[in-house]
Amino acid sequence: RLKMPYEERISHSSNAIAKRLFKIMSEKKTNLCIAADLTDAAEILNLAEAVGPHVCLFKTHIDIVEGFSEVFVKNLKSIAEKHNFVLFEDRKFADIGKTCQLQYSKGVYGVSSWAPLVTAHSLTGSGVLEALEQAEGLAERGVFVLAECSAKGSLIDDKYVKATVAMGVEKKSLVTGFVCQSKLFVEQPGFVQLTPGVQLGSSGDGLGQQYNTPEAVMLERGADVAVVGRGITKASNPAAAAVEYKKLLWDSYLKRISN
Ligand code: UP6
Repeated sequence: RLKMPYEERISHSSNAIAKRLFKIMSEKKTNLCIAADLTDAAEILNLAEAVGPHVCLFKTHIDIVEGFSEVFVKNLKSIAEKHNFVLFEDRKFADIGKTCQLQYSKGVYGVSSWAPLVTAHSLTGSGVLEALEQAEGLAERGVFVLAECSAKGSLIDDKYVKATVAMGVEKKSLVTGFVCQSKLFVEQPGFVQLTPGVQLGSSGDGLGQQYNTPEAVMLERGADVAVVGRGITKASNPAAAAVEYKKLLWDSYLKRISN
């Protein structure tokens, strides 16, 4: 996986969103995912317009948004279409399958009708994946399963990590890839490694988050897509910061596949 260009990995994947993502990454030459952790709906739309040309994924935590509405979703979807990125709700589902299915498709946010990508924990077993697959919503959907956490002191151990990857690999029609911090599935080019905890000039946020540089996550830790939140959202010029991260991440990817 690590030496293979993104476009070549399309044919190795069984998940529609992984295929779409590899295609977008190759076409737009970006492996940057923005973590749009702003609480104001209008600011999120402004951010999407500003960084849209530079990202492959736009990651939200929809339950922190003030001013959520149908119109907000409609606008976000049209910006995603215009700039060709995928909407990604980082819900981290962690209940029994049936409850996750309801949280995914019902309630105020109706996530399954607008976000082709979501995250899930493996903690409660593979019923969660089954439930998300069977829920009503978009025909093409994908799930990133969380195998490792960037936070200091995470209780996840080696056994949990291995069992998580095995669970995800079993469900390859639905699973886009894994959220993790190290090279866990190098023999599986069809899956995407999504790695958060990326920021230049900071090692942590004082609340457990731990940061690595773009080069380190791409060249040492095996990331395919890097998640950057505050490194971009708190910059004085988020669009310029997105360009900087995009360039560093893409150059690291080119270096990785070339030597
Ligand atoms: N995230 C992590 N670590 C994980 C999984 N997810 O930080 O192991 C998510 C957070 C946040 C983003 O929920 O949305 O990635 C990181 O944001 P930051 O760059 O501002 O720290």
